[in-house]
Amino acid sequence: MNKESKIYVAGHKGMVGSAIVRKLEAEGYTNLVLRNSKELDLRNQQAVDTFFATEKPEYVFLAAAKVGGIQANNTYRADFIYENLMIEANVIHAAYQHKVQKLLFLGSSCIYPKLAPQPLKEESLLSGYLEPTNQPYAIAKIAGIELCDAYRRQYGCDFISAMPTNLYGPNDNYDLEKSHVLPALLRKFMTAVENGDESVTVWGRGTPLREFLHVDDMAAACLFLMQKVSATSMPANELAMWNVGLGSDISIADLAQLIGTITGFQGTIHFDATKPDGTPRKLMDVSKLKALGWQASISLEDGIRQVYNDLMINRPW
Ligand code: GFB
Repeated sequence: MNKESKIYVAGHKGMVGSAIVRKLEAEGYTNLVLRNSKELDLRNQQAVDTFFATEKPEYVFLAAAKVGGIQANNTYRADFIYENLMIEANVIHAAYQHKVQKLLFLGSSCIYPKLAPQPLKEESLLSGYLEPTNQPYAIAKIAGIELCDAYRRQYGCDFISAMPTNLYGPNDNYDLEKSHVLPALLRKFMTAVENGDESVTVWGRGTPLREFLHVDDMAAACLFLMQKVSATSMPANELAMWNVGLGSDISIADLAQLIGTITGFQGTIHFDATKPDGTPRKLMDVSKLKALGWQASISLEDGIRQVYNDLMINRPW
């Protein structure tokens, strides 16, 4: 990939896609092709094919997806599987048909079995039952990994996958029902401080462990993989897939404490055990990526402070 290469970032309005665009622009890539969902509905095969035939991108970052937190995944189960399957199938097939040189597909740590050994290694894929709250989304993301692998093995396409842990950062979703835990807690604690509320309610028991990666680190890892690895030079039986994470996790209760401290909250934290906990732990084993020479650089506390400072200036809710 050189600075003039034509690069399509699918999902550039989302948290991950926008971070990839920021990173590409900062690195001097000048030929980006971008379409928002109104301009190009990635669920529409004909529209996707026409777009690829017209624009002929050389490189594709497939960051477009329907995403959400535990409750959104559990509630909109049909939308999560249908929309993600359609987006992946259409984009990956069009990338093959229109001879894209390289494609990077973004998955999720929820593709691993609920009770897989921790930290989660790439080889745990398809070794057990999934976490029920996000099974439809996880199956769609597993299908995306398999699409990349199948087009690589049948047609020699250089299609690779990256599996991010839970992400946060600029352009996150702060809807209290649909968002992930970190943005939800930032909003809840900031609102409580402003209103002088004495308590904040955190879903579940607070015991689940999660790993959180700043999306700028994720974008850096995506560029690194795009430049560094080639699926076509790997043995056919080796999956061209890399976990991307911070390498350490934190309980939801401790995350709430940390966000409480950062926001200056002095009241009490209540846990609502009627809400689902989800998978007990989801820590990525990042040694495969580390062996190539990449590791995360933004600590959780620094990352949250950065997001908090941005929210003090501009609040999306
Ligand atoms: O981030 P989250 O929604 O998703 O929830 P998952 C993580 C944990 O935080 C769960 C708890 O144990 C939640 O019960 N939690 C506490 C809260 N308070 C809140 C709150 O106010 N909002 C939310 N959302 N959670 C998602 C998957 O799983 O992670 C997706 O459903 C995807 O498929 C994504 O993989 C990265 O980590 O449980």
